[in-house]
Amino acid sequence: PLKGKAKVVDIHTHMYPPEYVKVLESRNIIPLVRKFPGAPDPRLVLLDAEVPLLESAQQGTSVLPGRPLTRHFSSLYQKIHFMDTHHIDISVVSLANPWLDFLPSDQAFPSAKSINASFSSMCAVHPGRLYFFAALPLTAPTPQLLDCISSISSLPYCRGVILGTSGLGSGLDDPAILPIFSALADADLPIFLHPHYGLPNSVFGPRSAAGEYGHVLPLALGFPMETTIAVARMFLAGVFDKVPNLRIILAHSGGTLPFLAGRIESCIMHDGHLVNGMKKGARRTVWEVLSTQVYLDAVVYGEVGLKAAVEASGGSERLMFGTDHPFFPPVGGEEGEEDGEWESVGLNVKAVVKVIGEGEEYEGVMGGNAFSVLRLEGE
Ligand code: 5CU
Repeated sequence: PLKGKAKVVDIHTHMYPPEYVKVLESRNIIPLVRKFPGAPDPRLVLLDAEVPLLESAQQGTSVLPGRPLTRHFSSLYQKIHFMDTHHIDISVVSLANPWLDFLPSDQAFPSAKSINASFSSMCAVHPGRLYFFAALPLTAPTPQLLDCISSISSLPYCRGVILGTSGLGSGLDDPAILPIFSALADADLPIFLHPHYGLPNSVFGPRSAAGEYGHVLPLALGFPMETTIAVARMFLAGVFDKVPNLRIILAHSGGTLPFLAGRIESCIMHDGHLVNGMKKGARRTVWEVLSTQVYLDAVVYGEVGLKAAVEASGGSERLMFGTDHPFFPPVGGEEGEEDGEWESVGLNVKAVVKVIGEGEEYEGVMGGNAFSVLRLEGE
């Protein structure tokens, strides 16, 4: 971020509080944390795409699965240090994937309470610098889920919720999740929608499974496609019409939604089954939903993608800067480099400058928009 400009807000920044890491350490299926001989940091293994490598590492091969679990994932000191290094004034932190999705029903509600309390306490240590998106106990019974929404809505630093695409188990177009969406909308809690599940491993092929391509295919393509499909399903199911005050912030600039919205629209227009079941003129287009109920982060790492995001949103007012910290650290192997500036942050800032310049719109994307969308107050 450019020094001396208006306040900078990072809306896409994660943490795993220590009690969450403890749960991961106790597990032997993903998500898990495991130590490997000779590796300085334990490994955080999250994704289905990492399971083949996890299995071969158990047989002693040298390519380790997942990513190093560094102090950046859990340390509040490190979060503030990262913010200071990158001139970020305010961060809206969230639990990273896969949130509480994997917990048995009876553990989800107490865990959500404790995780959200942890985030609340962290924010209270740095008032005005930290806010958070709460985690929801999606596997808990619906009354507990509604109870959780009601209690987070009174937490002073909570500004929304982070959600994956699995919903209550059948995705975000499941009619059973509508009461949850309505409760969130009525409590003025926007959803920060983030991918985790990606695409099936078979799509990426055996060379990816063997680790030859690192994390590139699941992260660069699986994540954005997952988000795109989830939102397209919500749209087709009429979720945005059924809950017109629902507000949703899409991670990674909406996956591929800005690029594919035209194709989605065309496929609807040319689908007799869909068109014949609708009242003429009653349908809102994907474009209309994108420019009224959807916000996008600006975590897309390139000018062309960001331009599409701005245009699909009907202007830059619906875009908000993010870093995805602590993911995508520098990997040069130099001592202490993670404490310096991260290239991944620079790529996103550069894209903003190239697409909208350094004037008022820049200040909006880098912070001003988040101030109004998320009702931030600052120091
Ligand atoms: O590197 C990764 O796998 C991830 C992840 O799991 N979640 C995320 O937000 N960014 C990158």
